[in-house]
Amino acid sequence: MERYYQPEIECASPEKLKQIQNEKLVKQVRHVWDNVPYYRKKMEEKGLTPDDIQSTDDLYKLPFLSKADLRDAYPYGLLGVPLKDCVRIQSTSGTTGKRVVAFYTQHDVDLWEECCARAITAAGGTDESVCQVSYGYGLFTGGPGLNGGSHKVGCLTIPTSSGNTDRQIMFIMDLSATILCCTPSYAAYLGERFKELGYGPDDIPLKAGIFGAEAWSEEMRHDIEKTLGIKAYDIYGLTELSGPGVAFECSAQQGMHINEDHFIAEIIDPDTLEVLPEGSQGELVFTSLDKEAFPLLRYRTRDICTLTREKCSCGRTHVRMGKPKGRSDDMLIIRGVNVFPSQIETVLINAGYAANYQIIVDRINNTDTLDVQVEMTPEMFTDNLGEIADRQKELVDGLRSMLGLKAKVTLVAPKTITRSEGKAVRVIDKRKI
Ligand code: DLL
Repeated sequence: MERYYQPEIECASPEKLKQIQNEKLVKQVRHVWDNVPYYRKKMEEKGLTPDDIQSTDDLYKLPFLSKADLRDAYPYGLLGVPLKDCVRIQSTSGTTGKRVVAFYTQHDVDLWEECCARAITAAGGTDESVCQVSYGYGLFTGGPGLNGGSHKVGCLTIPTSSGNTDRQIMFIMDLSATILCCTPSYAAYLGERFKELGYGPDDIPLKAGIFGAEAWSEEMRHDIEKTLGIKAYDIYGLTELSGPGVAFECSAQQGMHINEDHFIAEIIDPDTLEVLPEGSQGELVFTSLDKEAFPLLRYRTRDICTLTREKCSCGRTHVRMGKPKGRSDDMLIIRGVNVFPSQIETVLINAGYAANYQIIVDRINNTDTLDVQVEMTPEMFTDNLGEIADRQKELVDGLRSMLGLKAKVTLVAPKTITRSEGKAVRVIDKRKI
């Protein structure tokens, strides 16, 4: 039976949701106009005042915010309340230099934790669950967000944070943890270690995993589910908007429900900035609806995905986002071809490899090179050079048909590619352009 944390909101009728969004949007725009001079100036430049925004139908009029704005306004320029009302910051390293620092009032923390509680409940969590939170704690939002959500649901929470893999396994086994929260790459690594220690899926007490913070393929999901004997749920979020729980998967595993009572989602064409119709692939843009300390209107995430309003079998009515294919700034352009690391991962996992690989891109004699290093699994490990060459060729062919590009594939021995306890670093781009 499907469980909900806040059924009246999660399953609200589309009309009710629209009404909630309209009311909150008008207030949020007024809040930003009154308290965030940085954004007010952007609105003034477009000749807008809060009166121009009467409902979500007017959203398109508002200017976008990007990571560059966050950098310009760093650290306090987008703050919507006096500092004395803020109780927390969280931060990410950011891909290009300056950190993103997001601020929270107590109200913001509560709403964020409620979103995480919805995700945990959708994954089957109750006050009887034992929930191990193996996302990093500290400035990263993964640990604190899921920790707060787990408390709200009433689970017994094990705040292991990331790392110290054998200790993670000890707690899972000794305390009979039923829910595991961590990045998918760390879940895969835990699975590998369980196997080495002689535990099969039936020995492991876990029932569900809540994995996110990085792109992962369906193939990787199946692998993790098989090894740990669980159902693996995706969870999405970003520091700028709160953290994990902006969207989460339900039992249908057909996309993540965006918490639309707190965030409005749009898909835009990243080049023309035009809003695209439902079902189109493009860049995800979010407008927060009730954030106090760090309200963001039309924030460009750089994440590429699609949205669907098709009815979901779980009963929730909130719009669903597909798995992000990767960030538009993760996308590699190799010899003019757009390549997402997730496409490479799909080829590798379909051919029986685990997600232990590294992508090395370089430019030699003015030509881009793509080198994929993949670990053999212990079962396929061999020193028979003929067999290795055949396996490499099979992957080169698979990559060519997926990407339309010739890659070099190097098979390496098991355990030679560094494991990640948080977000995996898959790509090394050595090109100096
Ligand atoms: O990664 C928040 C989070 C923590 C989400 C734990 C889920 C679980 P940031 O470090 O600010 O926040 O990174 C945000 O990570 O824009 C996406 O590119 C990527 N991302 C997050 N979740 C997913 C996911 C956290 N489920 C950035 N699938 C986002 C794919 C994801 N990418």
